[in-house]
Amino acid sequence: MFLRKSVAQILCLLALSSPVWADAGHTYDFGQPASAAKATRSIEMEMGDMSFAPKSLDIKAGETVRFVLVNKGQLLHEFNLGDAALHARHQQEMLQMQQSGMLAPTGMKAMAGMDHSKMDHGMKHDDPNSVLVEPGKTAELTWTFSKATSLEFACNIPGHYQAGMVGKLTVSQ
Ligand SMILES: [Cu+2]
Repeated sequence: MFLRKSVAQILCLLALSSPVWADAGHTYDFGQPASAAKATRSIEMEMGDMSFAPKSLDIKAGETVRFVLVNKGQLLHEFNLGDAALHARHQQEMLQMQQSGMLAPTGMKAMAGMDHSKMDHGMKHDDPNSVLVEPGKTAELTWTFSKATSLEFACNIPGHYQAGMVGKLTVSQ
């Protein structure tokens, strides 16, 4: 049992160091994406330039929550579910996307001119626990929370988390 878990953790770490693999089926220990039709609860989250409202969320283990994300700011924002370590890793990926010119202040750039060597390194934004919302737009994300844990909802666009775009999400039994 212990051995199996260790192997799983090592595989997980390997997957995280290789975004291509991560996109191809990385699992999350706090739950999984679900269809909006399965939702047992709906929460509207307002995104401003460097703020979330409400600032924290309390959810029960087993709930399937449909998040309706309304971006009232002037900038592109992200809604991402995970623990602090996951957000720290995702911030590094977003920084790479920004440095490659793919991530602009108000949206993602088309990838037409991008060479494949870069794309093969996982330069895309399609994690199931995350959604990008352009200014003035509304997006949705539905997630089943499988167990009691302490998470954060956050925007990992470079600088935003540090400027206050993060809130506590407590999943209780
Ligand atoms: Cu943001």
